[in-house]
Amino acid sequence: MSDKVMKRILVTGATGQIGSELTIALRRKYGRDNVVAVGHRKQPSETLLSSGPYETADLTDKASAEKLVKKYEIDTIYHLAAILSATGEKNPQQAWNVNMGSLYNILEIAREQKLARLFWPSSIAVFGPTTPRISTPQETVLLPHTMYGITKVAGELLCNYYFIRFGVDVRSLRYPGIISSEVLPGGGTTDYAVEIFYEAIKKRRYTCFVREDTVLPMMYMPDCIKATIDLMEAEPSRVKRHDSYNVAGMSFSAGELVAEIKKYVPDFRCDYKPDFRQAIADSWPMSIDDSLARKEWGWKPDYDLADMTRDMIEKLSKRHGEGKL
Ligand code: AKB
Repeated sequence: MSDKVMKRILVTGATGQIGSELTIALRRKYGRDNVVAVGHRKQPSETLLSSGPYETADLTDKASAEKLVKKYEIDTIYHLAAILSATGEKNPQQAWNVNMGSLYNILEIAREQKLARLFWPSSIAVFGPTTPRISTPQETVLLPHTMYGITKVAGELLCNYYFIRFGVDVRSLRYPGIISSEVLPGGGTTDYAVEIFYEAIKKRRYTCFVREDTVLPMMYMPDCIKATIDLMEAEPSRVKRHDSYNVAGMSFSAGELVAEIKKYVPDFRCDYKPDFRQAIADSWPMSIDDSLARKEWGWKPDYDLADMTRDMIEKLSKRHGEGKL
């Protein structure tokens, strides 16, 4: 499969936080008509609709995904559609069915249609409370306590199996929390690190659902897009893992994020009211060792906490601010 090139791309979960920006980045790179966005229930943005083809499909139904792959002569899929950690804990049965059902269907389509390449995101949620939490290694204990994390561990194993057994060139990253300014995330444990910016700009107040001292690994969207596309474009000889790669951007506590935002919004006030998501956050790593991704295919993030905060405040205050910042 390594001699194939990526020309016609399908992005599932295209209305989501990552999908909406990744689709636009791929359209800029490969041409608007070569990147098909697929959503399900959520309304697509005007930008997504006007910048290239858009379709809706329920990916737990293999036939509807297959129809799109044939209609657009797809050779590459970025399969981002999933239920995240917090929503997954409210309905674990649905999280299993959607996350595993859709991944299995997409892997089967990749095998049958001999697709050139497939991207599927894993997550820091593969780790659990017995995993070392500081500089979490690539190879370590994978015993998550969330259904979302369980679908990510099972998904990594399934991806690796399809590579070994059927030669499907599937590639994956263990995304940390992703911070972005275009589309809000939905249903994740790391969502506070995005919501806080919107509330700081609009209301100068935020009630954070994790404790002030909660430290999690995060990444700014431009780095997330760079990591994803770089991995997918890397020469096959440089991609030795087909389960998933650790990748890191930055790590900070909720309190450190508040202090950074206050440099731009001095009257911003954050209160802390931890809910059920605190236990999920406490079971995840605080920082990630991504040295393998750096060594094998040249991963290196561009943004730290200060750069990311400056950029987020600038973008959001243009859109939502009162011109005071
Ligand atoms: C979540 O919080 O569920 C996601 C993730 C870290 O995978 N953002």
